[in-house]
Amino acid sequence: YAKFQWEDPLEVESLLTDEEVAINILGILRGSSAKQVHFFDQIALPNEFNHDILPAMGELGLLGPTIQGYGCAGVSSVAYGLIAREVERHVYFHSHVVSSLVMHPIYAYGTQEQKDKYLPLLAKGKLIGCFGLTEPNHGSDPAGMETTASEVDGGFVLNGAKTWISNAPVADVFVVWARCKWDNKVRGFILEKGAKGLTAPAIKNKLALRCSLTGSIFMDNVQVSHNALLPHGQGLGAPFGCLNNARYGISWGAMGALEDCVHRAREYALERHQFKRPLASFQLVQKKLVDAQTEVTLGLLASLQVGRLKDQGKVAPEMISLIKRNNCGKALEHSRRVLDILGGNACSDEYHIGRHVANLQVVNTYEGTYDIHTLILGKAVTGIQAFAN
Ligand code: TGC
Ligand code: FAD
Repeated sequence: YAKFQWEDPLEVESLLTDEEVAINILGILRGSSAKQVHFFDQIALPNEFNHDILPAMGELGLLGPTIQGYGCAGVSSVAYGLIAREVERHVYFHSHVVSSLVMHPIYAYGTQEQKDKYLPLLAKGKLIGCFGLTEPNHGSDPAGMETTASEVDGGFVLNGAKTWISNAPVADVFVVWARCKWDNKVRGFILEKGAKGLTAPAIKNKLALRCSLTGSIFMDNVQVSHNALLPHGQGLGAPFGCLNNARYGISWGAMGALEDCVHRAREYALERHQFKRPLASFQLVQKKLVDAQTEVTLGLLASLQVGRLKDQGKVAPEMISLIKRNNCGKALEHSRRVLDILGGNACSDEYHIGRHVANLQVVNTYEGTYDIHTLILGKAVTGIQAFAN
């Protein structure tokens, strides 16, 4: 028999290609790079934005990693997933916002001039980007968006508001989605910090994702040139195309966060004694750890399979809904259960699991809530949409 390895029970790592092993993504943040791990751990808690992290990620080639050229790593979707898993073991930081929601639309729907201007600087973390789809009155139903773009002499004028936008208060580049008045279609626009009429105040006192800034975007007659339009994507399929990439990455990231919870809870359970025995010797404690680690390995296998299909051009959006929904839901449920192992120390930020639980509540909500992904899959299974009358 093979020797069972509890950290990787179904040997997910043995399924990685030589290229994925060769670029040693797993080692970038773990083991050999202990200094980097420490850096990420340090910034995981403070309630303010750390401006060093995106440049540090850029230096490691972690931003826009699947993009070919423009200073990006040009690795596979599986490698992107592995990066998301590792980053989010340490800190729930919005590198996927930059990679999937800002760099991807510019790469997929932008002009050559837009790609040359923005991608190299975003890849190095020298520019910060955000993605504005959600509005105060339209979260799960972006089709109802009220933000408009009108054509004027020399360009466009945008009006409207977005809310709960990651990175908005510190963004240099805003990818904003608006309904175009001339044909009623949704299109993306690139706005730059400092544009007249553009403001992005922070949403204060967040209970989760505390090391990233989230804000609103207000557009009051923001005038931009024709160069601001992303010309090669139109209709809601364009922002959803970006969400497919981000949701895929999140499915890996949620598993990374749960893995971290299991490792920390296991260590704690081995060290802490009650009734003259380690907590880890109690059956109920073992069950919590085993249930969580089982979900980690199943979730990683599912994400790996979807990543392989994505790399072969054979992925369906519903597959991504399945892994986003399942991995985020399981990560939230099981991080919450292993948090119990800490007893009163669950309340202390020193032990990190509570931070993951708070973050995973949000992760289960953004990029389409757990229930919205249920309905996407419900429609696929039954052929009947249940979103609206
Ligand atoms: P529906 O009629 O189904 O579709 C409209 C058009 O979009 C196309 N489409 C997709 N295309 C590619 N990939 C997908 N996943 C797609 N889903 C839909 C569809 O084919 C159609 O195209 P066409 O050409 O026929 O017009 O749209 P609907 O209005 O009925 O909406 C369905 C629903 C509810 C599933 C959708 O609205 C939805 O997914 N809602 C969730 C909204 C959401 O995920 N928002 C995320 C905001 S961004 C964010 O949260 C970032 S978090 C940042 C961080 O990580 O920090
Ligand atoms: P609602 O749509 O009001 O939903 C509320 C509840 O009702 C949910 O449980 C939902 O599942 C349920 N519900 C809604 N419709 C139905 C239905 N038809 N059937 C059954 N149940 C339903 N957005 C961006 O565009 N860019 C970002 O960078 C971004 N970052 C975010 C960062 C954070 C920290 C947070 C919290 C959110 C962020 N979001 C971002 C917004 C996020 O995508 C939305 O919060 C999410 O899509 C849900 O929308 P909502 O909050 O308006 O909830």
